Amino acid sequence: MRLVELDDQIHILEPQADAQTVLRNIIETGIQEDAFYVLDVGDIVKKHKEWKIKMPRVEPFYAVKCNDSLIVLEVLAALGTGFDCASKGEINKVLSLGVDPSRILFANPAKLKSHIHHAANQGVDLMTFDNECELHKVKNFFPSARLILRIRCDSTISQCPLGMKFGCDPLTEAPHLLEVANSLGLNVVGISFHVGSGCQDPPVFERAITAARNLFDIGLHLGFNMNILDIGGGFPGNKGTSIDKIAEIVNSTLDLHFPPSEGINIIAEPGRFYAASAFTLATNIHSKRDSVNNSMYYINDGVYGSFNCILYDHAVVSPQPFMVNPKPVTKLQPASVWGPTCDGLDQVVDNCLLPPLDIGDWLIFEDMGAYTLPVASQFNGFPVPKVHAVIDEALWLLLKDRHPLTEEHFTMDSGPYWAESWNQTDSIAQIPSFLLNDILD
Ligand code: ORX
Repeated sequence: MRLVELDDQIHILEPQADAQTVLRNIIETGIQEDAFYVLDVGDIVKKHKEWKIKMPRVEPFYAVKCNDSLIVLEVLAALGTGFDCASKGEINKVLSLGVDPSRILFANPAKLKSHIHHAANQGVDLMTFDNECELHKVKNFFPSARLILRIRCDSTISQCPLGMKFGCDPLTEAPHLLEVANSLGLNVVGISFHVGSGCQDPPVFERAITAARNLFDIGLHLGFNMNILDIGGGFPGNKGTSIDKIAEIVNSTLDLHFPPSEGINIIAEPGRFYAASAFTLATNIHSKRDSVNNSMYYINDGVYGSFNCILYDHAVVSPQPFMVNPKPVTKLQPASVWGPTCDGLDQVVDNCLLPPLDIGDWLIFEDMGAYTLPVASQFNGFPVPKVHAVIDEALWLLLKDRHPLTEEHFTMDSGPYWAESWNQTDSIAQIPSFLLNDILD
């Protein structure tokens, strides 16, 4: 049996396989112990297609902070998206892929002066601001930058509100800031907003785009060449969610206030839309404590690792059991799931129903691509899970020569999951039905 090695290449899938088959097969080698991700590159491509179809006028600038895994960035660069970077580090990461600086938006309204200086040196000249101090900073360090004024317009419900920290008031502050920018001789080119991450209030986009239109007119009146509207992020990305309603409202409001004839560039900063559903995490149950009618399962990833999203992203995660030696499930019982560190805070699921599970069984978590990996630490010495990326053959043919992807990014070696001891017929009988759903449909 080969040793399981999760590497940095994208593995081309065998004809009948998909991301879930691979996940299952890695587990069934019987030698994988560490938690690991399967990254379904096809899911990212599918999202991009969906975006293009549903909001054809809006050019996505992927929010790198959401998941800065190299493969994600390379695939998106190959697909032709722009990038929203929050810092010098993110700018460097995107530039290192060979992405042109014109495809980068420095979308942090509160920037370090050295980072502004760096952006200037690198030719990244598009950036956001929302206050007067920032204007003076830009005046000093990058006076020719193209500036986008970020206004505040909050979703009534969102997973992570942002308005308390960023965005000026569109009525009381924004006109004044445009005047200050004008008096400083700066170059304002557009308006942006972020309604809140994980927006559950699609009509907020109508309110925000309408507010942006008013400020466009004020900017034009002041003599600015207003040519960019940036509708920010907030688009959901988990399996089973939809951007249909948001897209419908965005499209109709754009047609009303920013008709195509005006030639304004419409951009957005989606993060979780692209990244969330592409990553599935497999965690191993390494310990458990049973009491009457309740089990505590300890897995090898927790809130200091991937599940930081529970604390920082207000994520609610749901475990799906994968039994190594399946027995017929006759009952579900109350359970809690805990991370591997010695901290009592390190709880992944407070209360759920699971079949009785053994040490060595696995818990699978879907939709783990957004705001997980870039934040994860090795607290208590537990490694951050590695990522096993897969792509099907047709997509590989499509992407393999698209810059920055090259043949070297891919491997035909199907990797660890065709271990010699694997017996397909046996294992299919063991698979919970959720793993048989075709997620690429
Ligand atoms: O920084 C953060 O924690 C997260 N910021 C989201 C964000 C996005 C796009 N542009 C800017 C942002 O701040 C300027 C992406 O948003 P989304 O993923 O919703 O499309 C928000 C909170 C995450 N914990």
